[in-house]
Amino acid sequence: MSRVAVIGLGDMGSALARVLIAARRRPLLWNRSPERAAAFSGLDADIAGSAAEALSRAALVVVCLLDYRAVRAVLEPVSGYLDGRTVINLTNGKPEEAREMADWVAARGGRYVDGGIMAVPAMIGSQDAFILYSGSTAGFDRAAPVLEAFGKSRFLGRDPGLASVCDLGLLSAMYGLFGGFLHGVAMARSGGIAIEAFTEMSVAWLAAMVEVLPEIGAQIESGDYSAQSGSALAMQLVGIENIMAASKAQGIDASSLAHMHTLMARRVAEGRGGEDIAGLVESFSAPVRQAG
Ligand code: FVH
Repeated sequence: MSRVAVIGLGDMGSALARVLIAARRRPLLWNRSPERAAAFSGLDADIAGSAAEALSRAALVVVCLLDYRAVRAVLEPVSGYLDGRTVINLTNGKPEEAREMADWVAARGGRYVDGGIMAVPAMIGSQDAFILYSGSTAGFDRAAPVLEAFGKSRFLGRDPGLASVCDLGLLSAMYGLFGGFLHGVAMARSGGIAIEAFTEMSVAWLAAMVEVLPEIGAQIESGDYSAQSGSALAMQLVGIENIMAASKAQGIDASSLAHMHTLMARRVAEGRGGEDIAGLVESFSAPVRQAG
């Protein structure tokens, strides 16, 4: 009963299973489409014939499926086996889905820990991978020695939705980066600049800008947005308008910047043009929730 099962052997679930095998945990594996599980035959793992078998033979159940619809489709028919189990759900989802799933598992006698994987499959098992967890502290404590094989663990608190909140926030930052880069590549390409050269410059420029994030975070924490960076918002507004106008002239869609531009223009119109860009966070307003 100290066994660990992995339910879901897509790209990520397979990476999780492989590091458990490397860590000599001999995981019990199950996937809806059997051919993905069959790829592990001959390795130091067992293949379960059904989700029910995986749950019935393992105390710790790692779930990594496409979405919560899939999680419910797999777990609901076998809910009778959840009693006494610790479920670590690494499926991407919304905070409310995590909270509902935690209540549902607890009502059936199980411990529920939600997770957000901050890594791509190739990073799993390396020190560059970190995984956010929240939910049952007892469940996390039991699972921690197994979970450390995946990468660095960060337990955020008892509210099962916290890992999802943080995961989705970090993914939002990532999509801002990717979207901005792709827009930049489109501009550079239309201007005849080699993509390789532009990419190299992007890496250097963005790495320098990432260094500024702690200062922005500290300003938000303090609520003091007075200019310290030497890059006042009014100056930046002129810059973003130039990007949008140049994009339009080159036939490039600049709508990904339109929202940012609206927020900057509004802030400048409010007389805050001398502040740093950190103050824009107030325009993405939402009530501040206390971490649990
Ligand atoms: N891969 C990545 O880069 C990211 C990194 C961060 C975390 N994500 C999240 O991890 C979850 C799984 O992602 P994945 O990469 O393994 O996804 P796929 O390779 O597409 O595999 C999907 C698995 O889900 C199974 N599945 C889908 N629908 C159902 C269903 N209705 N019932 C049962 N299983 C289902 C699918 O099974 P099959 O198609 O092989 O039968 C795969 O096992 C995900 O939340 C990412 O956001 C990955």
